[in-house]
Amino acid sequence: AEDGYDLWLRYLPLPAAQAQPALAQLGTVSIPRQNEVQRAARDELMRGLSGLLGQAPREATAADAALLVVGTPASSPLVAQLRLPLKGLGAEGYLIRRVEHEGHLLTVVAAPGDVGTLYGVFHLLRLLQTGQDVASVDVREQPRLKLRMLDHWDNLDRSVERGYAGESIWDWHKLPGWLDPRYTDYARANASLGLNGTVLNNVNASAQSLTPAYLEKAAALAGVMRPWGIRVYLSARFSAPIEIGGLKTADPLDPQVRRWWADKADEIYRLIPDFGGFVVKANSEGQPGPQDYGRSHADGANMLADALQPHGGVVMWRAFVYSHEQPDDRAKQAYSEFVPLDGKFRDNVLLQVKNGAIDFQPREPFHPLFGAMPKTPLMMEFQITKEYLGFATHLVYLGALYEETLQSDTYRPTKGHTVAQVIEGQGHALSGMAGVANIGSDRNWSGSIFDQANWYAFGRLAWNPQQSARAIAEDWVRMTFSQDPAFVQPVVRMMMDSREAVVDYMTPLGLHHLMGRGHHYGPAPWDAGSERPDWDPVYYHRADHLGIGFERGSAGSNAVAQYAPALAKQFDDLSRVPERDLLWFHHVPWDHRMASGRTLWDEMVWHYARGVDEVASMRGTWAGLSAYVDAPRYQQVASFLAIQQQEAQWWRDASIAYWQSINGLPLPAGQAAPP
Ligand code: GCW
Repeated sequence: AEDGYDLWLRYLPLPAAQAQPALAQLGTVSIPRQNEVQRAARDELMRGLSGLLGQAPREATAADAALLVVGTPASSPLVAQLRLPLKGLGAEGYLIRRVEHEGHLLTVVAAPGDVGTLYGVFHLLRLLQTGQDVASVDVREQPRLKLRMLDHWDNLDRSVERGYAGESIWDWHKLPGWLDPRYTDYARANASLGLNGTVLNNVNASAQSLTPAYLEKAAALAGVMRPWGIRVYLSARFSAPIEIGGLKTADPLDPQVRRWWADKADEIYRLIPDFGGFVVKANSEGQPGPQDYGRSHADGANMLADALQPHGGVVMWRAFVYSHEQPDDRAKQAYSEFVPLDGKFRDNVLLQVKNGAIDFQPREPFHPLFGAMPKTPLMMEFQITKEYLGFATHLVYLGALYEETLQSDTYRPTKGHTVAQVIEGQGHALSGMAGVANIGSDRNWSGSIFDQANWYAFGRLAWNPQQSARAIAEDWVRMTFSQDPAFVQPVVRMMMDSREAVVDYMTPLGLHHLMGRGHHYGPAPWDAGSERPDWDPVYYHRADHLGIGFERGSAGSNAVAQYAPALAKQFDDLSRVPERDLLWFHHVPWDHRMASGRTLWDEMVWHYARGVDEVASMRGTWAGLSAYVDAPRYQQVASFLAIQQQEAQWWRDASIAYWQSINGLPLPAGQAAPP
């Protein structure tokens, strides 16, 4: 437990004052175990209650002796008898409440389907873990999104693209014969958040993952995931018909190619009857795709959709496309390519769109595609792994980033329509959210303890994108560390402030993509001259002796015009564009006057300094909390914060020195020169 392996599912004994009434209320349970989903729920409930209450609950032999009753109308005669309002909860929803039955009070976790009871069990355990009073519990929940996915950028050799937590947890070599128990713990953790899908392999996909040998391995993993309500998906390489099918082409309109994919789908479903479908990265960063044959993204997606459709599978087609042969503005390309295709995709296709138009930066305005394709279900793609945010050593709580995007107003079709509402479906049958996983085979799963919070927050928001990042952080802190308010409050505050800190010390005021080329770690705003100009930081900041920033207003690339008219106007207007996005949208003179009264240059320096100060204060906060945390976890966090502080200074000093080499401006009065 002290190595972080148990994540937020520690189930340590509750304080007696909480455990005793809980034991009196929940100490005898009735829960079915006729099938594997029911057994998963039952085992988790027993494990959780045993830990939290300090003793194993009794299992009622006759259901009417039970205090806690879990089940569906089909699995539990008592639940059926109670006539609960389960209508409308769907296959994954549940309710938890106290009901009177034959003169005594029962606690009931009931759902229309078995997976709902599993989620209900995790919810009940969470209430206990976070110190809530369950005496008058009354919960009614169902997910607001259908597909709640982790995308693993895991390669078949167990390397993980943009992974900072060790090698892949999928031990392909030993599959299908050996099922590492860790797979079950992975599934439990995901199910505890309501995640219901996992894409096993990298979107930069190897066609090998679709060969019979690898499909058998995937089928074995699907068998581990199934009891936990999780379906397995694969990234499909568009040129697989050539590479493993012996065809001369992968043209999506070629009948042989179409036949090949249909046969491949049949083969997959014979092995994995509940296979979820494909994720596809096509015609992006050198990956093959339909455009290689003069066909559109819709032609490509629809061909795969047709192959999966008879089996109920879906295609998640990624909108992350850009090419350096387009001289214009990389931020505009996805919108330009996809908006004309709105309405042209099959019903079982979702378009998977990154939160911003460039690439998982510390801050980006929301992607203009959200709201711009009303006839197509758009899924959110967030990155959980911190490719551009300091890998696993910088403490950055991404709940704040996710919430900021989800709560952004798209003004489409009208003011007040947020990104969260767009992805909730707009009346489409499908909806979803995908997170690029930060999981590896490190004992603590995510490379650091606080990176577990990002997995956690992503999962909770995928269930309900309207939730508050702060409330989620608080649950995580209580479940992961301690319920003591003297610990919870400062740590939640530190997490909530950590995101603005990283923006401040890396890329304040709308700057972006200034990280070292290739690895994306550390400052390199000076990088230039690579084979792809759109991978060079200088392409993004465009600093010269007069000013800095990428002009995306009407005087420049006019990317602002991809937003709803009201928003486009606001972003285009130097006096109304939010300052936090200033240099994203505009090239601005160094002496531009900011709201604070400072010049842009002085304001930039102020932000760099504030970012470093914030990390220093996070370090100070943590230093005062050692009494609440076991030594191994305390120490690792403390050491990582020290690294982060050093590197925040590195970012500040390197950035300021570089900007000075261009603008020749002195540091504002009172600001110490970098060493
Ligand atoms: O963020 C960038 C990464 C690539 C990644 C790509 C993508 C999987 O640097 O490593 O490739 O995005 O999202 O496809």
